Parts: sequence; structure tokens; C-alpha cells
Amino acid sequence: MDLGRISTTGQQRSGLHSSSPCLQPRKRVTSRGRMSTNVRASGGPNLLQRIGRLVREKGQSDFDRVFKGTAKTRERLSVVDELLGIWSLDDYEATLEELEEALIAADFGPKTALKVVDRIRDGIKAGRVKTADDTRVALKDAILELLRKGNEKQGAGSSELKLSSSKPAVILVVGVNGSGKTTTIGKLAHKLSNEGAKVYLVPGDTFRAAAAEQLAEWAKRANVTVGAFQDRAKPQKVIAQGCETALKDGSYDVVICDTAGRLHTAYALMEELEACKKAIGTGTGDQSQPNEVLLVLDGTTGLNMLNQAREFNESVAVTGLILTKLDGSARGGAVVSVVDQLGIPVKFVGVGEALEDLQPFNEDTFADALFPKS
Ligand SMILES: Nc1nc2c(ncn2[C@@H]2O[C@H](COP(=O)(O)OP(=O)(O)OP(=O)(O)O)[C@@H](O)[C@H]2O)c(=O)[nH]1
Ligand SMILES: [Mg+2]
Repeated sequence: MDLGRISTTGQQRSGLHSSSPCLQPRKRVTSRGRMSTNVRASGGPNLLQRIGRLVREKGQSDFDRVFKGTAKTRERLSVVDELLGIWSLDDYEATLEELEEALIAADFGPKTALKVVDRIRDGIKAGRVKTADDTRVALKDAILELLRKGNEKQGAGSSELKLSSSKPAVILVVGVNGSGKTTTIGKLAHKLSNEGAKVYLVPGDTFRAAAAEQLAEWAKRANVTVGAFQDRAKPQKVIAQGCETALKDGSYDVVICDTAGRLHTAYALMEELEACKKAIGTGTGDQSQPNEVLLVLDGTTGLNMLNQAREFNESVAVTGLILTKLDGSARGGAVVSVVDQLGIPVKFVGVGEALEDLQPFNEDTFADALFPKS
């Protein structure tokens, strides 16, 4: 495949033409607006604003996928049941100590594990927690509360995608190498497209040609448009141009920018990422863009994800987390620690490699999956 000419789904073209079938409005009603940052979202003035909620609501029924995806973390936590099997109120301190260790072993992190155990201890002292079952419920409630509080730090409903009413709304996707950014973009594009949004993908990973090819393949599966790959171009230039192209076309609701994976400790690369974020404001002529900066965290990383999240947040002010590879990981508990300590909401979880394997994050579903009712 000639990567230099990949520009739209299933086609090889050298530029964007409004006469292209790929750029025609979909079957749903699409009102082509003026070419300005104030172009109204197609499908009604608040399609973009509603879309985050719609995507979340649709996914809520899919507990089975999240349950299956968290099997390994649950396995790791089965030691909790063993501990509670020998529960005695007279010797609760010993059990709480072991419980704290079990949570640390499941990557909840020492600070968060301590908080959880402190809450259970408070319950015991207040006489609310007496039996092994009470302790189990208190444990789940404590984790749920940390997730809820952390997720709501950026305001109510922060687990939903927050997209502006003007289009295109832009999402920047960042993360370390191999965390699942490109795969997640494909799945997310599919979800947004299913809700009626017209999506444009920007191949901002100019580090290697195969990255654009991979993104183009996902665009094809999700039936959305992808911008042209520019060999060895600066990513910030590609991103600015991609945003400008989508803006000028006028029909795109959402632009999702892929970026190359980078180590959170590589100073120059993190600076480049800041430039990529700024380029979105330049390309759209709207300094409030991107609406979302999503950090993709590999669920198999364990507690190291906390350092990653801290550094990425410092550079580009992360607005949401996506936790991938939960299906293959026993270390998903670490995300509780990130939410608790940084107050960044989790927006989605990846539970496989297929188009449908991206689930909106829901605290209750996640806690139920980790600690199912016995
Ligand atoms: N099992 C599983 N695999 C996943 C998931 N998400 C991504 N992967 C796999 O993880 C690998 C890396 O995914 P990519 O999407 O290429 O990751 P990336 O962050 O774009 O990688 P770079 O661009 O190289 O930094 C691929 O083999 C994906 O199929 C998931 O939720 N579950
Ligand atoms: Mg990639």
C-alpha cells in the first residue's frame, strides 16, 4: 500500500474533495454548516454534547464484557475471599493488615490500599462492620467511593466524553509506546460513528510509516475517514493540517488525533506532545480545543501507570483515561490509584482487540466485576 496516498477509508486519494463519496453526509440528516469554528454539530445543535452521554449509556448494559475482561484482576483478588474466610472480629487488625497487603499486591498502590483499609477500620470501630460479609461490602464500597470521588473531581458526569457544541470537536490521544492508542482510536471512532457523528482521524504518529497504515486499517473497519500520511513530517504540522482540513470541509463532527508512543520521562518528546496539543488550537482556530486529551494506559503496566499519568498530565493536562488490555491483565486495580490520587476520570476500558471491545467506564460495573456478589 502506498502510504503517501492513504487519505480516506477504503480509498487511496491524494487530497480531500467534497465530491468524494467518503465525505458525503451519511444517511442521517447532516446540515453542512459554515466553515468556521462555530459550525453547528450535524444532527441537531447538541449532538456532540449528547454523544458522550449516549456512548456511555449504551455501554452500560454490557456488564458481561467488562466481567470477562477483568477475570485476571478478579483472580488476583480472590485472596481477599481467603482472608475473609478466617475473619474474626476479635482479631480484625491482623486481617486488615493482610488485606492491605493483598490490595498492594493487586496494584492498588500503598496510599490507596491504606485509605481503603482505614475506611473499613472506621466502619468496624463505629459498629457498622462486624462480619466477614460486612467487611467484603465495606471493601467494595470504599473502592467505589474512591473511584466516584476521583472521577467526579473534574465535575459531575466527567466519565462521559465532553465535546463542545461547535464542530469539529477534537480529541487528542496520548500514551506510552504500545499502550493501545491506535487500536483504541479505531474502536472509539466506531462508537462515535454509530451514534451519528462523522469522524476524521489524523495520523499524528509520523514516527514510523506502519503507524499510519495501522490507523488507516482501523478507519476502514470503523468506516470513517483518515487524513493522509506525511512521511517524516513534524507531528504538530500534521495535526494542525488535519484539524484545518476537517474544519474547512465543514462536515466533520469529531476529529481524533493519534500520536506516537513516548516515554513519559523523555523530556523532548513530552515537549513535542505539548506542541501537538497547541497545534490543534491553531488548526481549528479555536484555542479551547482539544475538548479531550485522553491518556491510554496499558492495564498490564501495574502501578507504573501512576507515574505515567502524572507526567502526561503535567505536560498536556489529561482530561480522561482509557484503560486497555484489561482482558489480559491482572493489574487493572492500579487505575483506582490513578483516579484516587490524580482525580482524572476513567472514560473507557479496553477489553479486547475487536472493534466492539471498548466499554464506557462505569464505577459500579467495574467494582461489581472486581468484587462480584457471592
Ligand atoms: N487484549 C487486548 N489487546 C489490546 C487492547 N488494546 C490494544 N491491544 C493490543 O496492544 C497492541 C498495541 O496496540 P496499539 O494500538 O498499536 O498501541 P499504540 O499505543 O498505538 O502503540 P504505539 O503507536 O507503537 O505507541 C496491539 O497488539 C493491540 O492489538 C485491549 O484492550 N485488549
Ligand atoms: Mg499507535
